[in-house]
Amino acid sequence: MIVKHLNDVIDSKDDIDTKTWNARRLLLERDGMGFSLHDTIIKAGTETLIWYRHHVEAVYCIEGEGEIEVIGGRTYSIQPGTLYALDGHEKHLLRADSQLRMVCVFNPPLTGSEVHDEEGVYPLVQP
Ligand code: 9YT
Repeated sequence: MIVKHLNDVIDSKDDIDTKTWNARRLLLERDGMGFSLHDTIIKAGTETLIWYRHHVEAVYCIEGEGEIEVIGGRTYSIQPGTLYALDGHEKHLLRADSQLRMVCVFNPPLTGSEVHDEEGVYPLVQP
């Protein structure tokens, strides 16, 4: 059984801070669950291009306001209680009007080191 607190992850190597987001990665590939689970902050006033070509991701907003624009598709507003699931590897722009706090689940699980490349893609890291 695995028991952790967010405080165990903050400022550890599993706390990944970028210009537009800060992912606190609570469960990763090495935890053997078959998915990874992150408590992620999207910084206020930012826009991030994201394209999970190799992963599916579910995102559940628990704080803040923003929107997701699917490239070539619709724009959806995000507020606490909004869930979006990228089951079609949709390329998208994520915008935070205020700071967003999101619970993110990835399959396959992230290994921990991934950050987006210039196309918004995370590499598929083989364990
Ligand atoms: C919502 C989203 O995809 N944000 C980017 C960071 C990612 N969720 C992560 O690595 O935790």
